[in-house]
Amino acid sequence: MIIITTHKNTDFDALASVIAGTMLYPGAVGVIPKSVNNNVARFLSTHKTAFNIVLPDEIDYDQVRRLIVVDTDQWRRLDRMEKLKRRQDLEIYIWDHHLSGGDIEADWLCQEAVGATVTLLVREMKRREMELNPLVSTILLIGLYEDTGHLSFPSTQAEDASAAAFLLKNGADLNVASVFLNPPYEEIQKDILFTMMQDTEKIQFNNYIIGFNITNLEKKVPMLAAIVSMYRKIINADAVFVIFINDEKSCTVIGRSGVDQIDVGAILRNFNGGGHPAAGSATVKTADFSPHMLKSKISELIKQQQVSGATIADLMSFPVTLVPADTPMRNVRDLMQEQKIRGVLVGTDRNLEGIVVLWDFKKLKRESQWKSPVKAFMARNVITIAPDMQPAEAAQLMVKMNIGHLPVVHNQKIIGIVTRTDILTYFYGILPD
Ligand SMILES: [Mn+2]
Repeated sequence: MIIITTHKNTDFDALASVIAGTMLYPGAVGVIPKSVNNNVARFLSTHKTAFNIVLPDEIDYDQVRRLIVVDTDQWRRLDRMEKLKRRQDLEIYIWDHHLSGGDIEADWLCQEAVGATVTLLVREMKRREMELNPLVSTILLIGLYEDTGHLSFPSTQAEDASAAAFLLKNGADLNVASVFLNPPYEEIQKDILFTMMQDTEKIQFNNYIIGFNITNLEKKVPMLAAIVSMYRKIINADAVFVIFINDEKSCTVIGRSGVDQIDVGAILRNFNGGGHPAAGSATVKTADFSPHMLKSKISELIKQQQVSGATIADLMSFPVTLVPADTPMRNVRDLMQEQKIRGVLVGTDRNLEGIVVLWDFKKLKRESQWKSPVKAFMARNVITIAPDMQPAEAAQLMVKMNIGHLPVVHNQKIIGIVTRTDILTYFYGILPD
């Protein structure tokens, strides 16, 4: 017997991947953990019989020859699979889009950083030129949309979009999908969102606003993750971490990020949790971290993550072209053409007097002015930056001051220069022509 299972607190990507697995491995039985997310429970209550899926206690484990794990690679996240852990004769396959380096040792695996696990299974369906019915297409699309935020999370890959195209072609129903992806907010969710909004702490790291909130959960609230996503949008933060106090013993942190530079999953893996760059969660014992300690530890980790990212020193150009203040404009122009640059610094590397850029040549009205010294046309009071500045900060400074050149100064000496091209190259990998 082949069984296909996935992580506890099963979300739609996990469920969809199990169902996709039952299509790819004929005869295989899907085993859905007892604890599933609320919207998944809602879906299963009406659709369960349409698929070949059962609960863990309905399985005769002695019969299992192959275990296929989807959307996780960690034993502790599976439900009642301990009996299989020590079996020598068991074959294990993994399909997963988390690169978390879990402890399940697979005989075969397909593990790639795409937006949803189901994308990887759809790839195989496309390869086999399979045709899906509208119901299967719809549940697969729900999984794909949930994990990629309707293809909008930064973790989304082109292949996720083409998997979505395949599912739509096979009749996935967007009306049905939206019912399960956007469940109505009930009083209990509105209450908790309102409580969270009243006590938000926003902290700025470099250019990012991170929202923190600690909330007491007096009762079980379904759809907390969706509430946190909405909360992030309402408070207009780049990322949020909400610490829900479950009881005296534990709290659950849910994180959401809208920027590539803050990897929520990586941060929460420090607390035995996990997820993606855009979304993650962890359940933490109060004995290890009080909610407030947890908050400061997360802030610390965000700072570390930011420091380990690229700085201006990594993307600046050097050496820098400098000319003396009495250089004739004609020579400056020739130099810029020769070096294919749009700006030249005036002075020495320890005494910056000004900058002249391509645009300044428009100020020259008469031919004789080409003999004039550059100091007559240069801009003074040049804005400089430090080498440890973040690229995003430099980009904002350029926009705010409407300048395209930022000399980089370290110990009162110019060591490089950053231009708009450097910034574009860094953010988009666009190479200058
Ligand atoms: Mn997933």
